[in-house]
Amino acid sequence: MIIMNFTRNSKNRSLSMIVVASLFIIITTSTLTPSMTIIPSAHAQFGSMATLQNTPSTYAVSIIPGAAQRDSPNHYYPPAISVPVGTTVAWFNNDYGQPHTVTSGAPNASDAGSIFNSGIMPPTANAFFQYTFENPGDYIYHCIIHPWRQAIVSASDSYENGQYIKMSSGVGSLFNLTENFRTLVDFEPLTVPLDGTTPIAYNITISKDNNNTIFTDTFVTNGESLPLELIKSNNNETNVYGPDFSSTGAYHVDAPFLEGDGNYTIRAEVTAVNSIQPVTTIVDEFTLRTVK
Ligand SMILES: [Cu+2]
Repeated sequence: MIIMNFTRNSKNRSLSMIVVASLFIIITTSTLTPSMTIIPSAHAQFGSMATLQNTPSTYAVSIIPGAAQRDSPNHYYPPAISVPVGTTVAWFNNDYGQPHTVTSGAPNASDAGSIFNSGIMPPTANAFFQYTFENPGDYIYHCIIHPWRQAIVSASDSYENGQYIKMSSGVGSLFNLTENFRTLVDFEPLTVPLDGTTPIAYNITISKDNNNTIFTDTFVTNGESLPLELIKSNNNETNVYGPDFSSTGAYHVDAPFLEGDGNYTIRAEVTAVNSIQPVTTIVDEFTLRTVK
C-alpha cells in the first residue's frame, strides 16, 4: 500500500490567501459602495458581494501580481483550466495598482468580448469579475490592456450518473495528461438536498488500475456539491488545498499519482449530512482514464 504525505503547498496557500483576502475586502467595501457596475450580459457579473451570493463562484483565477509586466510568467493563474458546464469562475485582480480586463476571444479577434468582457477592472484590491460557463467549448480570453498574453477555460458537459451521485468532469472521461494539467471534477449527490448551508462531508478515494488506494481524503461543503480539481503534479508530494473562497468553492488535489496511461477508480461517498451519518449508504464508483 502506498501512503501519501499530504503537505500543503505554501505557494498555493499564499495564492488562496490572496483570494480570501480579496473576498474579505469585497465584503467590507461592498457595504460602502453597494451599487457597482453590472455588465449587461446574462451571466457576467462584476462587482458587488450581492451578485457573488446570488451566483456563488466555484473557481478562483488570479490576475497575478506583476501581470502587467511583459516578462511576467503568467497574466492569469491558472492559465488553463477545464471545468464542467455550470461552473462560475471568478477572476480577481491581485495586481494591485494595475487595471486589467478579462475579455473573451483572442486579442484582435473580430468577436473579442462578445461572450464575456469585464471591462476595465479597477486597480484596487476588491476588483473581481465572474462568469458562469453554461455551454461546452474552449473559451480563450485575454487582457485588452496587455494583449500579449491569453488564457483558456475549457467547459465540458460530460457527466456520469451513479446511483446516488452524479460526477461531472471538465475533460470528460479521458484525462489527457499531455494536453491538460488539471481538470475540475464535480460530485453532486442526487438524494441529498443542496440548500447552500447544511454541511455535507464527502470522502473521495482514488485507486489506479484496481490496485491499492493512492488517495483518500474527506472534504466538507456547505450544502453544495463537491468541486474537486485534479492536478498533475510535477513534484513527489500530494498537496491538498482549498476551498477557493472563505467557505465555498473548489478544492484541489495536486497529485504525482496522476501519471502515464491508467484507469483510475474514483469512489465518492457522502459520509455525513449535518454531521449525521446517512441511514442509507450514499456511495458510487466512477472511472477516469488517463493517457499521456
Ligand atoms: Cu492585463
